[in-house]
Amino acid sequence: MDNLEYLENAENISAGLYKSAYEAIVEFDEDRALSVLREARDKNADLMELLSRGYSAGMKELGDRFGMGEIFLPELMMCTAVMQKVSAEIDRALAESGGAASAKKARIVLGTVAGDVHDIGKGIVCSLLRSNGYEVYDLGREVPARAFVDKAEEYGARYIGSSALLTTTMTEQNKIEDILKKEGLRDKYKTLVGGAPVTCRWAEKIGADAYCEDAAEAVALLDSWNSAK
Ligand code: B1M
Repeated sequence: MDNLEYLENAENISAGLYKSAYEAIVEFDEDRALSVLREARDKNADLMELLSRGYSAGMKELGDRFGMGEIFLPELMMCTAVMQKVSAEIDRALAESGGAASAKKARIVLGTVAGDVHDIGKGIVCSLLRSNGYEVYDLGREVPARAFVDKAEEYGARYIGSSALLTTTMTEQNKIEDILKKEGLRDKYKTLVGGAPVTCRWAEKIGADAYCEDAAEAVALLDSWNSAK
């Protein structure tokens, strides 16, 4: 097999896996979702790519259908249950890959903001940061702005990360910035914000240091901050 053939073959395998992962989520099929993951591991496929181009794409599709009134909350809960199983497995796989045990680069507190229960994406960011050598304090979900700052102080973290999935809860990220400014702590921390409705513009508007679109970007960003310190 020449190089091009090899690449095409690899791409076909990945495309097939992404499609199966997507369908497993859209069909709330836990067995299929987990068997795709096993197959991906056997084929040494990139699990983060599988997550974003397969499983998460399925979640987004269901979110859109929910937004259009084609499906309802119970269906969203069903796909959440499948996605949580998949995330836990990927979490384990990332930890096994060895990164989690290596020397810690820096500490970060991370959570989903107050009033917001969406924690799947935040969990993925936590896992990938951990597997890339960061000491992550996962504050959970529905975390008040005050707690982000208090816990960062308590744990001696250098970074504060907040996730918001609702347009109505994004403003909580602003509150974190306000507390930091009011208490003279703004220069002590670097803040990053993420979540589906969050944008670069929003980060700039509230004075956060950065916006990250996904977990891989969060790792790259922290690595760049860390190497510049
Ligand atoms: Co909700 N929900 N939901 N929901 N839900 C959305 C967000 C929505 C867009 C669906 C829709 O209407 N189309 C909509 C929000 C509309 C809006 O505000 N504009 C919505 C709504 C309305 C609601 C309720 C209000 C519904 C209701 O009760 N009537 C309710 C709110 C409850 C609350 O929070 N108070 C609700 C409830 C739920 C469930 C409980 C059923 C469930 C959440 C379960 C859970 O998380 N434990 C749920 C789900 C599953 C979704 C969708 C379908 C999927 C979210 C998800 O997990 N995506 C979502 C639709 C959508 O997002 N398109 C939707 C997969 C995940 C991997 O992606 O979270 O984006 P994501 O994370 C990514 C990146 O964003 C980024 O990296 C992650 C990995 O790559 N990222 C960061 C995230 N955080 C980051 C932080 C960083 C860096 C990167 O640094 C700090």
